Amino acid sequence: MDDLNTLSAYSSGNTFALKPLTDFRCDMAPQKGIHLFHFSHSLCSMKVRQALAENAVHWTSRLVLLPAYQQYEPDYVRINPRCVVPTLVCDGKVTTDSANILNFINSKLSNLDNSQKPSVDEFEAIAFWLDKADSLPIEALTYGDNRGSNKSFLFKRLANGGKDHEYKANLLRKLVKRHENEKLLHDAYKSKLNIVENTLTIIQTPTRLNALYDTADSILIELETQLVSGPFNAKGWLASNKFSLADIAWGVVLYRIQKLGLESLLWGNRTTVSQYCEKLFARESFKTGIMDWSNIPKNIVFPMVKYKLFNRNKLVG
Ligand SMILES: N[C@@H](CCC(=O)N[C@@H](CS)C(=O)NCC(=O)O)C(=O)O
Repeated sequence: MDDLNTLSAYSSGNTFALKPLTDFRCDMAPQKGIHLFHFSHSLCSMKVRQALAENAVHWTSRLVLLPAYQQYEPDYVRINPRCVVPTLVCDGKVTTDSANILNFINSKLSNLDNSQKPSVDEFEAIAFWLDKADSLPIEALTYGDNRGSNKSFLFKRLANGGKDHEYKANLLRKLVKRHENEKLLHDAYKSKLNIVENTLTIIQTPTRLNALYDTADSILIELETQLVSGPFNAKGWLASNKFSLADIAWGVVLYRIQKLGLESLLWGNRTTVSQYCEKLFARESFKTGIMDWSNIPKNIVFPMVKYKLFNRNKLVG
């Protein structure tokens, strides 16, 4: 059964979101080269940028400004009908869903030789932990409330009782109507509206939000147990002796939880999780994929000013 109460709408256990696309031909997408449609501070974009860095893949950046709702612009939705970032395009073929993109990069685009990668019999464990990180209801925790201490300024502003989701839902209702004659857009906006409305209800219902914290807490206990008993304990990583996709997914999730000020609530006394964080955040690809994109004026404020000057009322007009 779909469980948006305790899991992310996009986790593999849910059918809320449209199915991910894999290497899917799309005439609207750039036809030459590797392009990543992404947003500097989006968690799923961070994962993909780190995976591209890890695998020494050269790519072209295509910014999608989430604060300007560019993820709902028809030209983008024709490429990614989920109305979210990230989207990877290789020579006109589209792959969506961050976990799916990570696997695609690993199997199709990687410039590493096999000796640098985890072994084939570790794939199942890696997929398990990748899925676990993906199932954490990070969106609701981000927008839900401000119980985290020392929350960063950006995230304090996002948790505003669901105002952003109310705005999105209204915008999506208009877009569903406006594009009723183009099936792809109509279905995409309708599906996204359903997700946004469900998330909004959760954000505005304290008992449901409490249930999310409980889910996050039990997932972090599982993480701690695996770190203590698995390869990390022998100087390796979460699911293998080698760094894997699971470590990428957990690195950005734990980093976000820290930024939300929820560290003390979720793993305050668990020292192994803290040691794991230290190791993850010191990785060179973490710098390239996450820290190098963290400058807010450069990656959000200036692009937004430019967008507002040249594209005013593009979506809502
Ligand atoms: N894991 C899913 C979810 C992606 C997702 O939720 N992306 C967020 C940013 S991390 C987004 O684009 N949010 C914009 C929105 O929902 O309007 C995927 O990669 O398709």
